[in-house]
Amino acid sequence: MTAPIAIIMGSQSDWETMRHAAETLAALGIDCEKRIVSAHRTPDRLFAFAKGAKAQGFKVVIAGAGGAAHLPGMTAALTELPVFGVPVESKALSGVDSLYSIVQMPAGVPVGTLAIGKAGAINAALLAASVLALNDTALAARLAAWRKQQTDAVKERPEGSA
Ligand code: RP5
Repeated sequence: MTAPIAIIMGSQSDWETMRHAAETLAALGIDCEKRIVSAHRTPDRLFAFAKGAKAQGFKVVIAGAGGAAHLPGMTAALTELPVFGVPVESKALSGVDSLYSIVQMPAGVPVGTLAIGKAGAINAALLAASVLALNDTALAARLAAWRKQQTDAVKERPEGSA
């Protein structure tokens, strides 16, 4: 059976960021497919993946890329599936280039753009989980438990404040 979520990234170097999305999904018991799909270096692979993603059974695509980050937008142009874009922190411009490349989509082709880096990767996974949870009560319960655990972990007072 096809995993419900595909995590795609422009380069092996993006995995250090995108693994946080995969780990968050795993913590919620959600299977995902991970692939390197570069808008620039492997455009044919991008077209094949994005055009076939829905028929293959994916429900949500998480796309991470850095620099001239065209992967999320091009993917969204080629599929009706929800696409969440994660701007990977780049060396030259700290990911601001990635963010701007992903967030400023023209009206009509949406990409849900997350924060730069690890926080964005984790939140992309949580958003994708929320989408799936709309039609999966067991997952909705796991997601609620995950959030409660997060809330319970926040202390009332900072350690060392006496
Ligand atoms: C983008 O270029 C990738 O998404 C990556 O973030 C960036 C740099 O890629 P590498 O040169 O590290 O392969 O396409």
